[in-house]
Amino acid sequence: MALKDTLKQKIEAHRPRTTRLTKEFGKVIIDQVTIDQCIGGARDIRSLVTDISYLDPQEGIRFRGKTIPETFEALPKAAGSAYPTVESFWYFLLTGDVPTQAQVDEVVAEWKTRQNVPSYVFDAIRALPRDSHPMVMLSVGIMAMQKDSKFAAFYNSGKFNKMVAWESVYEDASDIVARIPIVAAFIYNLKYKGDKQIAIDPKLDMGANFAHMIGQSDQYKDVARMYFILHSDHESGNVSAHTTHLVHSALSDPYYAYSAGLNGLAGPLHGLANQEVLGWIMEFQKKLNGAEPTKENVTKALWDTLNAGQVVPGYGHAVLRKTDPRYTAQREFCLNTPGLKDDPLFKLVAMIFETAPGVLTEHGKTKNPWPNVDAQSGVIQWYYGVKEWDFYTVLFGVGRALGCMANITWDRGLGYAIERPKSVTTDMLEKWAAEG
Ligand code: FCX
Repeated sequence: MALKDTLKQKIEAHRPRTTRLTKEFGKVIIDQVTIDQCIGGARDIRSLVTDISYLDPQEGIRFRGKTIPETFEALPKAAGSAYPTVESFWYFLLTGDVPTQAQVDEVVAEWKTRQNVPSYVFDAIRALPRDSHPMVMLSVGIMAMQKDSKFAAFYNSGKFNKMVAWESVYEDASDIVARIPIVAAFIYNLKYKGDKQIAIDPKLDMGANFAHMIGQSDQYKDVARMYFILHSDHESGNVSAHTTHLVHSALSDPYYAYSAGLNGLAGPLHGLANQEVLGWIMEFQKKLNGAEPTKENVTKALWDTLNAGQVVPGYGHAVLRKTDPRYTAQREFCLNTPGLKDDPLFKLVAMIFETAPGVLTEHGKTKNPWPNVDAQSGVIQWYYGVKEWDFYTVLFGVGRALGCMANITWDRGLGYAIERPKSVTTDMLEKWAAEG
């Protein structure tokens, strides 16, 4: 059965669960809210629902109930590769089912039909100053595609119907995930390769094609597949996923919603941290002035950063309380790749991994001194020659599209309401504080 038909069955089978929960158990209390949560970024308040992924503070992410190793193990692999295609992962995220090879092939073929990015999208990006940040270019590229939104067209058709609205979200979502690597490769070539563009290879799956379009080696195909899958989803409360969900809850179409999500991803406390990590490392190497990195000078550099009132990029997390398994998966990729494990940059990142948790614990502020996904990702890109580190968040954004788009397809399928939490005033908080 085609992906959309499978999804239709899943959504229709799921709806009674959501209806029953709201109708019969709507007033059951599942959390309480404290003053520090109001002031402190709504941390940990249980107020979002998703079945696409779940983040356990100790264990890390599970996609559709599977850990990262289980996900990689279960999904059909790309031809000649140990890694699954991004398309098979998309099928899995949307439906919760591990697809057969035939179902994967169908998605790969379907994405090919969606990858024709209109020339005005490239024109809009080209019109920006060349020194614009690539995340600006990506966000503009997504917005430029909005005029062809099938969801917006359906809404404006006069035939809008909540029960089937998800179908046009699915169409937009599929267009976005199929096209975003093409737009990202265009930005890469525009900004760093003198606008020498490389045409799509229609024989390749999404990850392999991205590698091809940025002029990369065969080995990079697996890097792209792994990278996009690892960065796809991290449950619903993170800035990019939550923003996408929030904006779409107003029935803004997926283009508006994901462009907004990307703007959130571009923050240094979120997705931009991967570029910050490389910047931090380069600055550190410059200060070493040719000397070997040691535990002592790494410790000093970490303290210099903390004493300057800055965060150590790539460390800490709002939910996780142990090493991020996305970090571990990338570290294992490095350890299993001849050449990469002996790369000086990998060794330095490994030394920071040995040192930073102790320093951050002694510093005593962060609740989680362990590395997150961003601490390791740049090293791999650098090794394969993608050295333009201001591009790294774009790679994150290509992957994150998978999770955000799967989530809003389900949001519409289950008819989630416009999001509208309640705010209170400081006077009210002080009054409640005085009352104990
Ligand atoms: N270095 C220094 N201080 C840190 C720190 C770090 N890596 N991580 C947290 N802290 C500090 C916070 O700044 C805060 O200080 P304050 O009390 O003076 O405001 C204190 O520790 C408590 O913060 P904590 O509750 O542990 O963390 P938050 O949930 O507030 O913030 C992030 C989580 C991820 C934003 C934070 O750990 C951070 O800034 N890390 C560095 C940036 C980073 O790597 N971001 C990427 C995260 C993620 F993987 C992603 O979204 O991509």
